[in-house]
Amino acid sequence: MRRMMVGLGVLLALGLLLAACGGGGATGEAPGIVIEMGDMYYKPNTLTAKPGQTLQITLDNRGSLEHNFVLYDADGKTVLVEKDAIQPGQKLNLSLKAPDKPGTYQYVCTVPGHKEAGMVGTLTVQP
Ligand SMILES: [Cu+2]
Repeated sequence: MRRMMVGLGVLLALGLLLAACGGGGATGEAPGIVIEMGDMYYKPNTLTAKPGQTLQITLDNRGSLEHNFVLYDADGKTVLVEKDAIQPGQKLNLSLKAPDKPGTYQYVCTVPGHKEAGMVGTLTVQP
């Protein structure tokens, strides 16, 4: 019995060590960002990136309606990225390359009425 307890203790210590190492993560790897989409919001509704940086984004529709994700250029009209028709419960991965020019860019849901109801977010590009 005593021997077993010692063994368990060693296993526990090893487990803690592994957990501590794993927490550090690989250096230089861009972490994934999850954007939750609901009725009618994006969470988070602010993103930041360096010019030209690629963000790995998962769009996660937790709402009860279809949503989409459209990123506009600084002019507010030109579409840079468009992911259409993400159904409730659906997740979609997206590699988003940030614009090269520093500034603020808007992402919105273009389903009629959604933007007006609050489905708007801002991508800030800064060096
Ligand atoms: Cu929407």
